[in-house]
Amino acid sequence: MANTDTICAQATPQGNASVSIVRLSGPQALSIAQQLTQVELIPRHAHFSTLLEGEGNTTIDQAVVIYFPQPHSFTGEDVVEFQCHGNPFVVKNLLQELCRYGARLAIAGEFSERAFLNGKLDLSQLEAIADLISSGSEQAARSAVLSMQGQFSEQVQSILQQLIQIRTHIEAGLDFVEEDIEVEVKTSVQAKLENTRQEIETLFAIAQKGVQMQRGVSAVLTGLPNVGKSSLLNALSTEERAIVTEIPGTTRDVVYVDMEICGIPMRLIDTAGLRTDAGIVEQEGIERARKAIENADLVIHVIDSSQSNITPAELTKTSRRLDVYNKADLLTDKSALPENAILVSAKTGAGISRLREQIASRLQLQASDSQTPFSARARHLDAMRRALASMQHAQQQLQIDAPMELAAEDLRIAQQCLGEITGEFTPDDLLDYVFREFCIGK
Ligand SMILES: Nc1nc2c(ncn2[C@@H]2O[C@H](COP(=O)(O)OP(=O)(O)OP(=O)(O)O)[C@@H](O)[C@H]2O)c(=O)[nH]1
Ligand SMILES: [Mg+2]
Repeated sequence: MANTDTICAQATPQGNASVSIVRLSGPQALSIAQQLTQVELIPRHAHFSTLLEGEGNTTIDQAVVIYFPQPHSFTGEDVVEFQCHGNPFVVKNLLQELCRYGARLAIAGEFSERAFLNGKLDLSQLEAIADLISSGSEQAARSAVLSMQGQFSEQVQSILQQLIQIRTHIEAGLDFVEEDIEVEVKTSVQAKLENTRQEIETLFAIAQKGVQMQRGVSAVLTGLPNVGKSSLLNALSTEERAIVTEIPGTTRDVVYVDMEICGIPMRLIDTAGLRTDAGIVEQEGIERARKAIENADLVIHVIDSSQSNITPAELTKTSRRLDVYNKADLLTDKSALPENAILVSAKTGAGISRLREQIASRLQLQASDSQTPFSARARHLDAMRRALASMQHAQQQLQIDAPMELAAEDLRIAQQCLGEITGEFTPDDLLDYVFREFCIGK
């Protein structure tokens, strides 16, 4: 699809800075830039130039101007980048002038959309650039770089190739009338199908980790009043964030700290102690705690190890629960504790670093050097889930000796689902959905 409009936008953040970059992309980019600078722009050369306004009497700014001729640019079109001084008025004047010469302001994600339509990068790579920009941790940034470089796409492509091969194999088999050849084809198709299905499952697991890495994880501290939840929040985050007193029912609202665990962003949430005889404000706090528990990836159930009541409240009975015995410094007899109990003291700091490891382990966040997950998005997981369902359906069809064409059709659907990840088979509304989430200038 050819774009006839030339678009412009500020690529750097709004506000005052030493430098701001304005990007211009489209068929008129070069001629507009030449008029504005009155310089013969040489491809990929940095020109220090005066940007002239109107009839050439006023100077907008002095800037470094670089021209990237198509197709060797981010969008695949002619692109000119203006590195001007980082002042909002300079940028506004420059954009105004570019529009006066015939460009228009870009909408959100329009540069990336053009890069996609011109085949510069596939959809998941462009999403990875957006994820890289918004990465909230070092690991998240590293994983986004991997996807941007195409690690994720390559694996999707390899699975797509396998699916095409299996379909070809089935279709070739359909032409044979002899029964023994048909049986042979079926056996080999079944083996290949299982192989490919397992590959999708492995890819799914890595991508799921990648999604977690991008959006971060959440852990909520719950338990009876006064067991030391707020003290643990402060100890784990090494910030004096939550109020700690000896009065049961101190925390009434949901308090959280954003921290990092194993290089992954984690929101640690403190809640009101769970009890039934709470006053009206505390009751509201307990209701909020209930919601936080529902949504958290991990529920850290805090127990006062020096007290006899160590049964978890009804609310915290979830498989996402990690029991933590606090106030180890007050404990004299450990015999009542379960074996391998996690024993800490928020007061002295004993056991806190081990607790951090336990949290990471339960959230399956341990970094392994061999496999930094690439970044991925929920929509990729959804596409893979649908592909897996189709693969399983194909396997069932073969098992019940249904005509091979039916399995081939399931594989075609699986192929289409996976193709949505890279954008190979992507309806226009999905493209709109993906790109309009990006920011302007990207
Ligand atoms: N000795 C000892 N005291 C602790 C420890 N952790 C917390 N405390 C004390 O226990 C009391 C309650 O601590 P908080 O952190 O406010 O407990 P909480 O679970 O947040 O309580 P609510 O917000 O009321 O539900 C405070 O007096 C803390 O100083 C610990 O490990 N050892
Ligand atoms: Mg508290």
